[in-house]
Amino acid sequence: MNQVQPQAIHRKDYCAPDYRFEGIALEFDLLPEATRVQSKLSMAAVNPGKPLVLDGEDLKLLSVKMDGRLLGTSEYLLAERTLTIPNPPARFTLEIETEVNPKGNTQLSGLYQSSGNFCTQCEAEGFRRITYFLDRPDVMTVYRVTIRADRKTCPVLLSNGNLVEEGALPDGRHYAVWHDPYPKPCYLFALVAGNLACNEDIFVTQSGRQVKLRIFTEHGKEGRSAYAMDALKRSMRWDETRFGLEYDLDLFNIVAVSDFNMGAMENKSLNVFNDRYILADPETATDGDFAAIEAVVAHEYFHNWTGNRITCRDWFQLSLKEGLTVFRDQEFSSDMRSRPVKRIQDVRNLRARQFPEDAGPLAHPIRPDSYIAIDNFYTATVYEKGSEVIRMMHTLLGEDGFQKGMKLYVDRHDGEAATCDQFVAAMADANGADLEQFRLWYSQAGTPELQVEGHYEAQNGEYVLTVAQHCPPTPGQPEKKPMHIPLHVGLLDAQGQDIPLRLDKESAVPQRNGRLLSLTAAKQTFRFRGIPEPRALSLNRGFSAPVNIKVKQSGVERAFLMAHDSDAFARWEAGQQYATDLLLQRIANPSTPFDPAFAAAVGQILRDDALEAAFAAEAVTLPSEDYIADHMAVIDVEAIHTARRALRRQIAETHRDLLLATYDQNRISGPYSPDAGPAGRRALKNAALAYLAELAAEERGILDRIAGQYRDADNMTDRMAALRMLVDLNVPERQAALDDFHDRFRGDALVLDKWLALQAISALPDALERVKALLHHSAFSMHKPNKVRALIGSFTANALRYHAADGSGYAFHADRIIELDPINPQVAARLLAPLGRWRRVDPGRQAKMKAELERILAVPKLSRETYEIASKSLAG
Ligand code: B3K
Ligand code: ZN
Repeated sequence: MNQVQPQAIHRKDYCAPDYRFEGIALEFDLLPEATRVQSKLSMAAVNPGKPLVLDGEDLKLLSVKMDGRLLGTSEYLLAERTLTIPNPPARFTLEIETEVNPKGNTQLSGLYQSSGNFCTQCEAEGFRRITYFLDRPDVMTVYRVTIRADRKTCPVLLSNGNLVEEGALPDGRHYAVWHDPYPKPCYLFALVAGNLACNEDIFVTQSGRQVKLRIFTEHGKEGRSAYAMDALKRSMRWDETRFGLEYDLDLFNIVAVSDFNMGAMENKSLNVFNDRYILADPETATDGDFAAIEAVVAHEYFHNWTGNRITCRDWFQLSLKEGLTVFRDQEFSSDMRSRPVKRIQDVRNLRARQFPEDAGPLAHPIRPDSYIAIDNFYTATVYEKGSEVIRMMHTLLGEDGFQKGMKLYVDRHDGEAATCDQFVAAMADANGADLEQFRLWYSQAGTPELQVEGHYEAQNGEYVLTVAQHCPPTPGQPEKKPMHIPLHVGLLDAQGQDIPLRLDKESAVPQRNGRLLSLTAAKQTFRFRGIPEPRALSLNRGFSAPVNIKVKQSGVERAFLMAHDSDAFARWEAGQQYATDLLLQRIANPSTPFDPAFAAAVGQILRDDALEAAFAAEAVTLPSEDYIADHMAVIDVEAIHTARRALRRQIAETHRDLLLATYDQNRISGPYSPDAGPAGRRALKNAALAYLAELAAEERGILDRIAGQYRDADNMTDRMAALRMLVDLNVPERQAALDDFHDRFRGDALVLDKWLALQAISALPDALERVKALLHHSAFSMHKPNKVRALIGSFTANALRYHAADGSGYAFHADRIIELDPINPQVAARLLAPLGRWRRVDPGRQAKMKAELERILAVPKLSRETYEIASKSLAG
């Protein structure tokens, strides 16, 4: 165990700051190993007489001056993580000089170097690694930033806001002065200095202001930022038309860097991006990459209002900006692409990443009550479940009501640091709505479970629907209250048409596409009147609430919904649940044959020309191995893999010719376009080929097709899809293609990440050996988060091999965490979560996983980040 256990911070302890900043002037003298930072603060006490306690971390303090007078060391208190001035006057200026080492900053938080360029990452608590400051989001002030650097290595000097001055200095150096007129918290501060290429464009806002847009990349890569630029312009227009929100400065800069802890960062007017979310062209990026770029560019841009103009009072409110901004980027992508397909993909992602979090030892409400390291709370719960909570308010209030609420929220809180409660209050007040019970979504963790029973009473023509809700216990929350859950349901008649649903006491004309029920009690019964005999019950249409549903439905009913439900999401969902039932039965009893009606329903989807290709691709894709695992009391990775492969094989055998035809019909000739239409056709074509790959071992022609697609592809989507199939096949073509891929893209770090990841997720038994060997490959580096995620992160997601019975996967994982923690604790902690799933496996594996967690906890000087995840994973 750690000698001193890191302390938790609690939401209930929030106190407003004792000091206000009336401006900050920062001066940077950039040198790779010894950068000087001067910070001049105009301070005013809110509560005079209180000590001023500034945050700081890994800083070399050079001097402190108050009102121009140098302070002696007895006039302040320097501790490991704070600088305290015991008794300052009510108003004063403070000048602090510190030195930092950007080149040695492997944590990539604060000021660091990436490929020789200087850049910053301050959210959540990186600013304190640059200078002493009140590093908390409710301290907002106006920044003036002077950057001095070598002109040759750093021709580009950027910070937030407007460039107000620039010029030459002696010794080959130069300077730039930036001023940001909008008060902001320090986590939104940014600085970039380096030798960068630039792609420039103009956007004219709805009120006619010209905004200069620039995307900076490494030299030679500027051509690959065209799609990101296009996505940025579309985001800016969309925010004006859908939300009435216009950009507020004359300049918007994006810088792409290759060393970055997460996806991107919304610093005011100077977004810094992981280059994987900027750089794309058909040869090197997949359709999925293009879609992700569009979403992340939009997300960061949307933060300008939801995050920057209105920020968070404290980090417990993180979902205020993240949940809302994810909702906004999801809506943007839905408006740009296919709404149902986007919804399906978002739900898949929620189930893959957030539901396990909610069901495990790290479960927390979207507004957490405590944390040790806030960087551990940039989670799928805060982001994706946070977005679902916003979406439920949108569903309850409708688009107009929601936009009224948004307007009131902006009117009330523009320029402020706000809370989740204030957001909900704005939504409620603008609509005269009662959202009191709804607020429980902010405080209760766990995925609610709905037990649903429906039956038809022929004698009085009524359909009776009973819904019981229950939220499983989570750490620190043994009991939950019933929540306000919007549940969209439908009933289908024998022709597959929606039956109008009228509740017992209602006389109004019922809605046509089912209806939205408001669940508020532990158990409720709804009686629909005047109902002809229904064929199928459609539940949680559009995934109106992030819940798990337990309902007895026959395969016949599910196949009927797959074929007819008017709600595309529910149609997809019926197939997923049908397949899940079959797979769980097969796992429980391996001699159970699969009901051929499922394969028949898949065939019907493949034959239905009226369906959007992207939807069909989603509808024929089986639930993931992890999703099946989430439905088992004790996970058996081999049984899951075997059963799922068997079902895939049955589908492939049943529909061999249809799959071949689907493949051929969805080939696209002509130039590549990343748009949703052609991307959907590629997805369907590749889904068909992936089924056929089940037959590749005995059918030479299929293997040739896969190898041929790999070889002849004119875009990365098709090339990767074929390679993905090959890495699971034990054939000579596999290694040949992997070698070819490596040689073809040897100079391209982002593409080699794909190569690393594919080998790490291979189902073949040698996956771990390969991963171990790849640790020594030049394409890998423990100092580069993208590489770590590609190789090690992907391996931990390879359930079949990660959970090897001998514990080799767990030991490898823990070794890497221990190696990475001193280099980059944020990334190490994030990578650790899979070990926390130990409760879900058999006792033998449990013991091995726990032993690895204990081994990690025994490491001296473990970071707070890794300590928090490891200790909670063991205890939870
Ligand atoms: N706000 C940043 C995330 C910062 C993560 C800090 N560990 C990116 C985003 O959500 O847009
Ligand atoms: Zn965000």
